[in-house]
Amino acid sequence: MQPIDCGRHNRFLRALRREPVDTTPVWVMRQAGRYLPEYRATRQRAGSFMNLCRTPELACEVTMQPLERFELDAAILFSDILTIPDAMGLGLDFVEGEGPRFAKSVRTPEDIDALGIPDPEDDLGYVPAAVKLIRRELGGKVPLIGFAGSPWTLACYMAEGGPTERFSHIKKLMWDEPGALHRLIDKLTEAVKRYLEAQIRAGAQAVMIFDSWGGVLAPADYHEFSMKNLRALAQGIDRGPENVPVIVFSRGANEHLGALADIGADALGLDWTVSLGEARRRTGGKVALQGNLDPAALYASPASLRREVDLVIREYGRGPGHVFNLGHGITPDVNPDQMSVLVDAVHAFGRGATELA
Ligand code: 1CP
Repeated sequence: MQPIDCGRHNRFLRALRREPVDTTPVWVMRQAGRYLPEYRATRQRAGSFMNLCRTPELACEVTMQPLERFELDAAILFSDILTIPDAMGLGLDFVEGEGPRFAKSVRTPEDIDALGIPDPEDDLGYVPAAVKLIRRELGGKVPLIGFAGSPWTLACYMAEGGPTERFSHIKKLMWDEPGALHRLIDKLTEAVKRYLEAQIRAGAQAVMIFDSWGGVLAPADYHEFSMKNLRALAQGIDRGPENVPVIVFSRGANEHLGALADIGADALGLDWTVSLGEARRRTGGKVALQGNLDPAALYASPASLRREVDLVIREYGRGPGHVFNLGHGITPDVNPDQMSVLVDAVHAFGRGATELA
C-alpha cells in the first residue's frame, strides 16, 4: 500500500475532504488576536484595528504570529467580516474596549437601495493583497483560510450599527419590510461571493463563512433569511481549479444541522452546545465537522484542558472528517501557554482516531 502523503502541510485540507489523515488537524478561531502580546504590540504600531487590516504587511505579520508559537495546521487571513459593509460606505471604526461601530446604519428601503456592491479587487484590494503576501510567507507550510461574514450576519451589523443583544432594528426590518431586507441580503450575497472569489484567486485554500447570528432567528425566518443565502453561496462560489472547500459556521443553529448538511458546504463549524457524535448523526456523513471545544476550557488547568480535548475527539469517534477547533473565538485573557497544551493534546489524542473506520 502507498503511504498517504499527509502531515502538517495538508492534513487540514484532507480532513475537510473527509480523507484519512495521520492525526486530527487543529486551528483556533481568533488564533491571531489579543491574547498574544505580540499581536497587541503590532496593533499598537498600526494605530488602529482598521489600519492593521488595511496594511497587507501588518495583516501578514499578525497572521503568522500564532504559527510561530504553536503547531497549528492552518493559517487564517487576518481581517474582519465587517470590511464589506465598510467598503459599502458605512464607515467602520473599532472603539477600544467597545468593538465595531459604523458611522451610518441601514434601516430603511431607501438606505438599502442606495447601496452598491463593492469591487473586491478595487474597494477591498488590501484583502487579496494580504492573501498573496501570506501565501508567499507561509511557503506551503500550512494552508491559508480566507473568510467572510454571512449575508444575514452582515445585515445584522449594518442595521444595528454595531454589536447588539436585541436585534431590534434588523428584526423590525424583517417584519415590516421583508422585501427590502431580501434586497439587502441578496446584494450582500453577491458582495460576499465576489469577495470570496477574489480571495480564492489570490490564493486562499479554503474559505469559511461566519453566520455568527444565524441562531437568533426563529426556524422559518432562519430558512428564509439565513440558510437560503448560505446555500446560494456554497453552491454559487467559483471555487477555482483547486476546488477550494467551503466551511459554513452557523452559530446557534444546531437545530438545523440536518438541513445545513445539504446546502453544498464541505464542512460545518459547530459551537459546543451539541456533541460531535450527535452532530455526526444529524449530518449523516455528508460533511466534515469543525469544532467544538468550549473556549472557556482554556481557563481550566492543563490536565482538565487535556481531558476536555480528549472528550471532544472521542465524541467525534473513529473515521475521517474532523477538524478540531473551539466552538467560538479564543478570549483575550487566555494564557497563550494553554494553546500549546491544546494543540499538542489534539495531535496526541487524534493519532489513529482519524483513519477510515
Ligand atoms: O481590538 C482588536 O484587536 C479587536 C479584536 C478583533 C480581532 C482580533 C476583532 C474585532 N476582529 C478580529 C479579527 C477577526 N475577526 C478574524 C481574524 C482571524 C482569526 O480568527 O485569527 C476573524 C475570522 C473575525 C471574524 C469576525 N468578526 C466575526 C465572526 C466570528 C465570530 O466571532 O462570531 C464577527 C462577528 C466579527 C465582528 C467583530 N470584530 C471584532 C469584534 C470584537 C467583533 C464582534 C462584535 C460583537 O460583539 O458583535
